[in-house]
Amino acid sequence: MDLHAMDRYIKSMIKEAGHKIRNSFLSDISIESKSDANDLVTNIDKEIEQFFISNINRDFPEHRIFGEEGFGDDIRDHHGVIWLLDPIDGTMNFVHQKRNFAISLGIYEEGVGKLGYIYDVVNDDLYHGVQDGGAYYNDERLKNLNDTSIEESILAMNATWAVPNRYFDHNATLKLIQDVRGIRSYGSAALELAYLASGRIDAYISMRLSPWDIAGGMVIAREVGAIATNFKGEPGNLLKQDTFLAANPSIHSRILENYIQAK
Ligand code: 2AM
Ligand code: CA
Ligand code: CA
Ligand code: CA
Repeated sequence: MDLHAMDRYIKSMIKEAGHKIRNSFLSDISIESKSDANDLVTNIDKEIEQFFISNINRDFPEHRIFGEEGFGDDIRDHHGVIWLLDPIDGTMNFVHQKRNFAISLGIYEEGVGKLGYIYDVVNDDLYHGVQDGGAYYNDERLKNLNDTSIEESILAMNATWAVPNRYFDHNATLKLIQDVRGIRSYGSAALELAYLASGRIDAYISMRLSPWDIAGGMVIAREVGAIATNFKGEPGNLLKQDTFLAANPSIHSRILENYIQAK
């Protein structure tokens, strides 16, 4: 793969998709529920996924696509080149807030992350990473993450930690909240990974994410030294849903060991 040529192609496709999404604010959007009443999908999620797929199929017919809305391929292995796509990450924010959502895209070859993109559509902010080529916020190179401590960290997580669950002992959760400097909840896993990579937060934790939520962000975060694993400390296989912790390397293992029950 010529990563530079691919990068130019992908950036132009992502910007065009962003333009379509911003235009959609001018017309009526149809909203449906998926697995439960709060798990939303719109016609725009579907149209944007189909836009990417028709371009990729035309220009890279041998590549496969793993997309949230299911218009791509049935992916069960890592062979060849796979595009992991979430056309809108943060659909609830898209519907309710018209901001705080992103296009998330990762390109993997034989299971190795080559290119990653997170596009904050409303702010026109593009984060991207190239394997061994660094991570970027727009065209500014992101610095390697500096060491930090739990006490000086801002941690992003959604509010499901407050509901009894199998991963957090309630007292350990309260201790984590007390120990860190602050908690944030943005509602888009992709943006949360972009914020980790750009040093605005120090860790992001989620009990259940899908491959397309994190594929792009993992390439970007890896390039600045962040560590991403599931709650067992394993790298995760990007084929199915899993638990997820991405963090500054100086606090990743401390969060896993001191606050999370691996299951
Ligand atoms: P989505 O908006 O693309 O569905 C919300 O905290 C984050 O979790 C978003 O990145 C959201 O992605 C993701 N997520 C993963 N699985 C989800 C589910 N079943 N319901 C809602 N959000 C989910
Ligand atoms: Ca969704
Ligand atoms: Ca998502
Ligand atoms: Ca989505």
